[in-house]
Amino acid sequence: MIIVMGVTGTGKSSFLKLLTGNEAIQTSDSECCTTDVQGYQADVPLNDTTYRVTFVDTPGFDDDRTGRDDASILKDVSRWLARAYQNQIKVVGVIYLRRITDERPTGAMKRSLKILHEMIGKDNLAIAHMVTNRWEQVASGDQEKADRREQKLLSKDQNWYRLFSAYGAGYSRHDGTYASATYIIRKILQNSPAYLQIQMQLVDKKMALGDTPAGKVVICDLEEESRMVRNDIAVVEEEIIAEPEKSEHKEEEQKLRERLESLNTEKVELETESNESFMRSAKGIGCVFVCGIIIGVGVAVMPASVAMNAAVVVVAIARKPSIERLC
Ligand SMILES: Nc1nc2c(ncn2[C@@H]2O[C@H](COP(=O)(O)OP(=O)(O)OP(=O)(O)O)[C@@H](O)[C@H]2O)c(=O)[nH]1
Ligand SMILES: [Mg+2]
Repeated sequence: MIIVMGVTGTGKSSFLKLLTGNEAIQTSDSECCTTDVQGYQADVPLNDTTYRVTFVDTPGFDDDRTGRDDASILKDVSRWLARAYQNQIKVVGVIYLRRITDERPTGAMKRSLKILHEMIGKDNLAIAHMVTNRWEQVASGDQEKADRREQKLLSKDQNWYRLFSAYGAGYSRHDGTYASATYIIRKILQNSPAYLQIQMQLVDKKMALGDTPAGKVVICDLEEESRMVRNDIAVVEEEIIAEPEKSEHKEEEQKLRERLESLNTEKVELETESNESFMRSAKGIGCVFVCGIIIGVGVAVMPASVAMNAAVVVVAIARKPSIERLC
């Protein structure tokens, strides 16, 4: 299994559409496009063997809050990963997609790297792989600038190095072609498939998502933002006292209070989300979802010795679980 993550609009779904040839995959530059975690399969030839890889597309992290919030992305990806773990599907790669045309890292990029680092866990960070895309959009006069940006991205004082490269993670350029995409996947398929830290924490240790290190990163950000919103509310309250006739202060206060409430809801959801709670709530409606994964596993083990899923996470499967037991 290969999991693809990154901020919204970087081209995760486009990358998978190119790889899998699946025209049903939705892409868009006008709004946050992917709303649910989705798995797609593709056959990838490597050393005279064709590997069936499951690629996992994920909703993008977002600064503008027009799409999914970090907490709900983490929740959905975690559910998917917990399911994969229960089906003994390993992850062979986690792709972090980054546009080379983005001049500097945004808050969402920094947050997503920290979350990814904690999801994977220190022992397996070598399966992470940053891919920069949009090289074909770099004008010839800007090539040197883009090269410098790439060097900076990979340099030792940057988050990518500190959190991933220092532990053996890979890096590739993607030029937008099918050949480039499959070359990257073939590189990733050389990794040793592994389970992610968060999978074991949720399933074996039965931790609540909010207690996992990845969940704590998100909770920490939520608390920080809540503090800032409370400060803003205090300022607006003073403005209301000073200018009670101005309705815009009250409207602003209302918006801030709604934001505070939604931050609190996100936090509570993370604190109460666990694999067990999800399994309980999914009983009765989870059959289609779980069976979808089982079909993938079944196909993956069929070809010969190895089966894989590609996307941002690549996984090899050891055993075909029984549908009856899981449903
Ligand atoms: N030039 C160029 N455009 C790209 C590339 N990849 C994606 N795009 C465009 O970027 C826009 C966003 O692509 P998506 O694949 O939907 O991005 P995403 O990361 O899946 O976005 P979310 O689902 O919102 O997280 C689309 O208009 C794509 O056509 C690329 O490699 N080169
Ligand atoms: Mg998408």
